[in-house]
Amino acid sequence: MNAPEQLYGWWVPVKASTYAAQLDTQLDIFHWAMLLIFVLWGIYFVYCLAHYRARPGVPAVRGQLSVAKSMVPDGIILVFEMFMIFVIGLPVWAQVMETFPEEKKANVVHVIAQQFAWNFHYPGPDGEFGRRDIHLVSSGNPIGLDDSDPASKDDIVSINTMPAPLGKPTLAYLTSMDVIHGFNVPAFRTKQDVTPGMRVRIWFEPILRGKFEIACAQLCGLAHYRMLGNVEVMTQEEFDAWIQKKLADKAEL
Ligand SMILES: [Cu+2]
Repeated sequence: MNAPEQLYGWWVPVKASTYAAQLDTQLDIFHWAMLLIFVLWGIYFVYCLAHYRARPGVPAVRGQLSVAKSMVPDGIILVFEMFMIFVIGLPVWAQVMETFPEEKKANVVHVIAQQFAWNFHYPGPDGEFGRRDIHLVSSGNPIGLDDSDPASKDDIVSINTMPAPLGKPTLAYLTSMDVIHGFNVPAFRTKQDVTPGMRVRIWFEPILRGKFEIACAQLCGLAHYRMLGNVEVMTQEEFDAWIQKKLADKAEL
């Protein structure tokens, strides 16, 4: 499992999901473009200061550019920004936010956020999520799983640890029990507000094995700082073994 310094070096965190690199590319383009614009404007600014300065016998003059000519840099920036939005940005946005893996081919998890923990509800081998009822919530049953529902018999609840198989998409449905939280996995470039009363769907496909931090990205109360979890990316075999172990633990209770 990776240490924090391997995830966060001097640059952005390691790219641990399929779409991380595409999202980073946009940031890279923007930052290099901003640097270029900064340098070009700087040079032009110094040129104008020198060229139009007041000299003995010569008053300082204003540039005599026509409005049309002075709009050229703005025009170029506008075209560049339109290109970034429509050619580079929208296709990635559509892929990350609008195109979801099929449930049958994904690891489906219900994520239930609360002050101050992440609860993960897995359907178990039957692939069916058991019923949850807010009235059944207790310290021993943080998500209010209804044991009388046959579908909940093989369900698994994990707190602050979210195992996910490598090379397979994880489809997560996010809900909150109290206030707005933010499901943020920096290494995956996955970030989504978790809003009470809403059920929001997200997905990611890990490409690296290891432990990746989930940090709540919305200031959600006094202990917000310790609302930390981990996505533990493991092979499918390890994931299946984890499920079996949790089921065995459950049977012992
Ligand atoms: Cu939170």
